[in-house]
Amino acid sequence: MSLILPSHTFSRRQLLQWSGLSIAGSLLSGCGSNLFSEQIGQTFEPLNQSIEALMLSQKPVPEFPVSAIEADQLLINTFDHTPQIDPAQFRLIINGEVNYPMQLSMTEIQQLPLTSMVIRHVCVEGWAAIVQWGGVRLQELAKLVQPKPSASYVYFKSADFYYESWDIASALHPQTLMAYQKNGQPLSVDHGAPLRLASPIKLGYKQSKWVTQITFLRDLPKDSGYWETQGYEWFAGL
Ligand SMILES: Nc1nc2c(c(=O)[nH]1)N[C@H]1C(S)=C(S)[C@@H](COP(=O)(O)O)O[C@H]1N2
Ligand SMILES: [Mo]
Repeated sequence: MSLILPSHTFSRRQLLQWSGLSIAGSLLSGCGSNLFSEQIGQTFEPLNQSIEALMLSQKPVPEFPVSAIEADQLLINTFDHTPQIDPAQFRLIINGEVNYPMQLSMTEIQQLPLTSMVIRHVCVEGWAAIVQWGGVRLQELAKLVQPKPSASYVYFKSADFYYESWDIASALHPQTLMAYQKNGQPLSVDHGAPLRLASPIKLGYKQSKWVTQITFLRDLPKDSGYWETQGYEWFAGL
Protein backbone atom coordinates (compact mmCIF):
# COMPACT_ATOMS: atom_id res chain seq x y z
CA MET A 1 0.00 0.00 0.00
CA SER A 2 2.52 2.56 -1.08
CA LEU A 3 1.76 6.05 -2.26
CA ILE A 4 2.17 6.73 -5.94
CA LEU A 5 4.98 9.13 -6.58
CA PRO A 6 6.59 10.10 -9.85
CA SER A 7 9.87 8.32 -9.41
CA HIS A 8 10.08 7.06 -5.84
CA THR A 9 7.95 4.80 -3.75
CA PHE A 10 8.00 4.96 -0.01
CA SER A 11 6.46 2.67 2.51
CA ARG A 12 3.41 3.96 4.27
CA ARG A 13 5.34 3.85 7.51
CA GLN A 14 8.02 6.14 6.15
CA LEU A 15 5.46 8.62 4.91
CA LEU A 16 3.51 8.56 8.12
CA GLN A 17 6.60 9.03 10.21
CA TRP A 18 7.58 11.86 7.98
CA SER A 19 4.21 13.58 8.04
CA GLY A 20 4.11 13.14 11.80
CA LEU A 21 7.25 15.15 12.32
CA SER A 22 6.58 18.51 13.86
CA ILE A 23 6.77 21.53 11.64
CA ALA A 24 9.12 23.25 14.02
CA GLY A 25 11.27 20.17 14.05
CA SER A 26 13.48 18.58 11.55
CA LEU A 27 11.33 18.58 8.47
CA LEU A 28 11.55 22.29 7.78
CA SER A 29 14.76 23.11 9.51
CA GLY A 30 17.00 22.43 6.59
CA CYS A 31 19.26 20.66 9.05
CA GLY A 32 21.10 17.78 7.47
CA SER A 33 20.82 15.20 10.22
CA ASN A 34 17.29 14.32 11.14
CA LEU A 35 15.08 11.29 11.25
CA PHE A 36 13.54 12.06 7.94
CA SER A 37 16.69 12.50 5.90
CA GLU A 38 18.22 9.48 7.60
CA GLN A 39 15.27 7.43 6.44
CA ILE A 40 14.76 8.70 2.97
CA GLY A 41 18.07 10.29 2.17
CA GLN A 42 18.31 13.48 0.21
CA THR A 43 15.14 12.88 -1.78
CA PHE A 44 13.10 15.64 -0.14
CA GLU A 45 14.18 19.18 0.36
CA PRO A 46 12.80 21.42 3.11
CA LEU A 47 9.53 23.11 2.30
CA ASN A 48 10.11 26.45 0.68
CA GLN A 49 10.31 29.37 3.07
CA SER A 50 7.16 31.19 2.00
CA ILE A 51 5.05 28.06 2.51
CA GLU A 52 6.72 27.39 5.83
CA ALA A 53 6.04 30.96 6.97
CA LEU A 54 2.39 30.67 5.95
CA MET A 55 1.93 27.46 7.88
CA LEU A 56 3.49 28.86 11.02
CA SER A 57 1.89 32.31 10.95
CA GLN A 58 -1.82 31.64 10.89
CA LYS A 59 -3.83 31.60 14.10
CA PRO A 60 -6.82 29.30 14.43
CA VAL A 61 -10.23 30.94 14.85
CA PRO A 62 -12.12 30.05 18.06
CA GLU A 63 -14.12 26.84 17.94
CA PHE A 64 -17.38 25.82 19.62
CA PRO A 65 -17.88 23.06 22.20
CA VAL A 66 -19.34 19.77 20.94
CA SER A 67 -22.53 20.63 22.85
CA ALA A 68 -23.12 23.58 20.50
CA ILE A 69 -23.45 21.40 17.38
CA GLU A 70 -26.70 22.14 15.53
CA ALA A 71 -27.20 18.76 13.92
CA ASP A 72 -30.50 19.63 12.24
CA GLN A 73 -29.40 22.98 10.85
CA LEU A 74 -26.90 21.84 8.25
CA LEU A 75 -28.90 21.67 5.05
CA ILE A 76 -27.86 19.78 1.95
CA ASN A 77 -26.95 22.33 -0.69
CA THR A 78 -26.15 20.67 -4.00
CA PHE A 79 -26.69 22.47 -7.26
CA ASP A 80 -26.37 19.74 -9.78
CA HIS A 81 -26.33 16.03 -9.11
CA THR A 82 -24.91 13.97 -6.25
CA PRO A 83 -22.04 11.90 -7.62
CA GLN A 84 -21.64 8.32 -6.43
CA ILE A 85 -17.99 7.58 -5.70
CA ASP A 86 -16.75 4.15 -4.67
CA PRO A 87 -14.49 4.99 -1.70
CA ALA A 88 -12.38 1.90 -2.36
CA GLN A 89 -11.62 3.05 -5.91
CA PHE A 90 -11.29 6.73 -5.01
CA ARG A 91 -7.93 8.43 -5.42
CA LEU A 92 -7.32 12.05 -4.48
CA ILE A 93 -5.00 13.53 -7.11
CA ILE A 94 -2.69 16.29 -5.86
CA ASN A 95 -0.66 17.94 -8.58
CA GLY A 96 0.39 21.22 -10.20
CA GLU A 97 3.16 23.39 -8.75
CA VAL A 98 4.43 20.73 -6.35
CA ASN A 99 7.64 18.76 -6.06
CA TYR A 100 5.93 15.41 -5.48
CA PRO A 101 2.56 14.93 -7.18
CA MET A 102 0.59 12.12 -5.56
CA GLN A 103 -2.54 10.05 -5.70
CA LEU A 104 -3.86 9.03 -2.30
CA SER A 105 -6.47 6.45 -1.40
CA MET A 106 -8.92 7.07 1.43
CA THR A 107 -7.05 4.49 3.50
CA GLU A 108 -3.85 6.46 3.09
CA ILE A 109 -5.59 9.78 3.81
CA GLN A 110 -7.17 8.34 6.96
CA GLN A 111 -3.78 7.29 8.25
CA LEU A 112 -2.61 10.89 8.28
CA PRO A 113 -3.29 12.87 11.49
CA LEU A 114 -7.02 13.41 12.12
CA THR A 115 -8.07 16.94 13.04
CA SER A 116 -11.55 17.65 14.38
CA MET A 117 -13.17 21.05 14.78
CA VAL A 118 -16.57 22.48 15.70
CA ILE A 119 -17.19 25.57 13.57
CA ARG A 120 -20.00 27.57 12.00
CA HIS A 121 -20.85 26.82 8.38
CA VAL A 122 -22.32 29.90 6.70
CA CYS A 123 -24.18 29.67 3.40
CA VAL A 124 -24.57 32.86 1.40
CA GLU A 125 -28.18 31.86 0.73
CA GLY A 126 -29.10 32.77 4.30
CA TRP A 127 -28.60 29.82 6.60
CA ALA A 128 -25.87 28.72 8.99
CA ALA A 129 -25.13 25.74 11.22
CA ILE A 130 -22.60 24.80 13.86
CA VAL A 131 -21.07 21.55 12.69
CA GLN A 132 -18.16 19.31 13.61
CA TRP A 133 -15.84 18.29 10.80
CA GLY A 134 -13.10 15.69 11.03
CA GLY A 135 -10.40 15.13 8.47
CA VAL A 136 -6.86 15.84 7.43
CA ARG A 137 -5.48 19.36 7.34
CA LEU A 138 -4.72 20.48 3.81
CA GLN A 139 -1.45 21.62 5.39
CA GLU A 140 -0.65 18.01 6.09
CA LEU A 141 -1.18 17.07 2.45
CA ALA A 142 0.95 20.05 1.39
CA LYS A 143 3.78 18.74 3.54
CA LEU A 144 3.68 15.54 1.50
CA VAL A 145 3.55 17.05 -1.99
CA GLN A 146 5.67 20.12 -1.18
CA PRO A 147 4.30 23.12 -3.08
CA LYS A 148 6.93 25.03 -5.03
CA PRO A 149 7.57 28.72 -4.20
CA SER A 150 5.55 29.53 -7.32
CA ALA A 151 2.35 28.04 -5.85
CA SER A 152 -0.01 30.92 -5.00
CA TYR A 153 -3.46 29.40 -5.52
CA VAL A 154 -5.13 26.06 -5.02
CA TYR A 155 -7.76 24.71 -7.39
CA PHE A 156 -10.27 22.07 -6.24
CA LYS A 157 -12.02 19.88 -8.77
CA SER A 158 -15.16 17.98 -7.75
CA ALA A 159 -16.85 14.91 -9.16
CA ASP A 160 -20.10 16.82 -9.87
CA PHE A 161 -18.33 19.33 -12.17
CA TYR A 162 -18.16 21.85 -9.32
CA TYR A 163 -14.84 23.64 -8.97
CA GLU A 164 -13.40 26.32 -6.71
CA SER A 165 -10.09 28.06 -6.22
CA TRP A 166 -8.56 29.43 -3.03
CA ASP A 167 -5.61 31.67 -2.14
CA ILE A 168 -2.83 29.53 -0.77
CA ALA A 169 -2.80 31.21 2.66
CA SER A 170 -6.43 30.24 3.27
CA ALA A 171 -5.83 26.75 1.89
CA LEU A 172 -2.93 26.21 4.29
CA HIS A 173 -4.76 27.68 7.28
CA PRO A 174 -4.64 25.19 10.20
CA GLN A 175 -8.45 24.82 10.14
CA THR A 176 -8.78 24.12 6.43
CA LEU A 177 -9.56 20.41 6.34
CA MET A 178 -10.20 17.76 3.75
CA ALA A 179 -13.02 16.29 5.80
CA TYR A 180 -14.33 12.73 5.84
CA GLN A 181 -16.34 12.96 9.07
CA LYS A 182 -19.33 15.09 10.08
CA ASN A 183 -20.50 15.37 13.70
CA GLY A 184 -18.32 12.40 14.65
CA GLN A 185 -19.74 10.08 11.98
CA PRO A 186 -18.43 9.10 8.56
CA LEU A 187 -19.35 11.80 6.05
CA SER A 188 -22.50 10.96 4.09
CA VAL A 189 -22.60 11.11 0.30
CA ASP A 190 -25.01 14.08 0.35
CA HIS A 191 -22.51 16.10 2.35
CA GLY A 192 -19.58 15.29 0.09
CA ALA A 193 -18.21 11.79 0.78
CA PRO A 194 -15.64 10.56 0.47
CA LEU A 195 -13.81 13.89 0.83
CA ARG A 196 -14.81 17.55 1.05
CA LEU A 197 -13.34 20.90 2.02
CA ALA A 198 -14.30 22.31 5.43
CA SER A 199 -13.18 25.61 6.91
CA PRO A 200 -14.35 28.29 9.37
CA ILE A 201 -12.73 31.09 7.33
CA LYS A 202 -14.69 30.84 4.07
CA LEU A 203 -18.34 30.94 3.02
CA GLY A 204 -20.07 27.63 2.30
CA TYR A 205 -19.77 27.80 -1.46
CA LYS A 206 -15.97 27.72 -1.20
CA GLN A 207 -16.19 24.38 0.59
CA SER A 208 -16.27 21.95 -2.28
CA LYS A 209 -17.84 18.54 -1.76
CA TRP A 210 -16.66 15.36 -3.57
CA VAL A 211 -13.17 16.78 -4.17
CA THR A 212 -11.23 14.55 -6.56
CA GLN A 213 -8.28 16.75 -7.46
CA ILE A 214 -6.25 19.45 -5.70
CA THR A 215 -4.00 21.46 -8.01
CA PHE A 216 -1.48 24.01 -6.80
CA LEU A 217 -1.29 26.89 -9.28
CA ARG A 218 0.95 29.83 -10.04
CA ASP A 219 -1.90 32.02 -11.32
CA LEU A 220 -5.54 32.41 -10.48
CA PRO A 221 -7.50 30.76 -13.28
CA LYS A 222 -9.82 33.06 -15.22
CA ASP A 223 -12.69 30.74 -14.40
CA SER A 224 -12.03 30.79 -10.68
CA GLY A 225 -15.11 29.02 -9.37
CA TYR A 226 -18.63 27.77 -9.94
CA TRP A 227 -20.29 30.51 -7.90
CA GLU A 228 -17.90 33.16 -9.11
CA THR A 229 -19.30 32.68 -12.62
CA GLN A 230 -22.68 33.64 -11.10
CA GLY A 231 -21.19 36.91 -9.82
CA TYR A 232 -20.29 35.88 -6.27
CA GLU A 233 -17.11 37.09 -4.63
CA TRP A 234 -13.98 35.00 -5.10
CA PHE A 235 -12.29 35.47 -1.70
CA ALA A 236 -15.52 34.86 0.26
CA GLY A 237 -13.87 35.18 3.67
CA LEU A 238 -15.80 34.96 6.95
N1 LIG B 1 -19.24 19.83 -5.30
C1 LIG B 1 -20.07 20.69 -4.70
N2 LIG B 1 -19.64 21.32 -3.59
C2 LIG B 1 -20.43 22.19 -2.95
C3 LIG B 1 -21.73 22.51 -3.43
C4 LIG B 1 -22.17 21.82 -4.60
O1 LIG B 1 -23.27 22.00 -5.10
N3 LIG B 1 -21.31 20.91 -5.19
N4 LIG B 1 -22.50 23.46 -2.76
C5 LIG B 1 -21.77 24.43 -1.90
C6 LIG B 1 -22.59 25.25 -1.00
S1 LIG B 1 -23.32 26.65 -1.61
C7 LIG B 1 -22.64 25.00 0.34
S2 LIG B 1 -23.45 26.02 1.42
C8 LIG B 1 -22.05 23.77 0.91
C9 LIG B 1 -23.15 22.97 1.54
O2 LIG B 1 -22.60 21.82 2.12
P1 LIG B 1 -23.62 20.74 2.68
O3 LIG B 1 -24.50 20.34 1.53
O4 LIG B 1 -22.78 19.63 3.20
O5 LIG B 1 -24.41 21.43 3.78
O6 LIG B 1 -21.41 22.97 -0.07
C10 LIG B 1 -20.73 23.70 -1.05
N5 LIG B 1 -19.96 22.78 -1.82
MO1 LIG C 1 -23.96 27.86 0.17
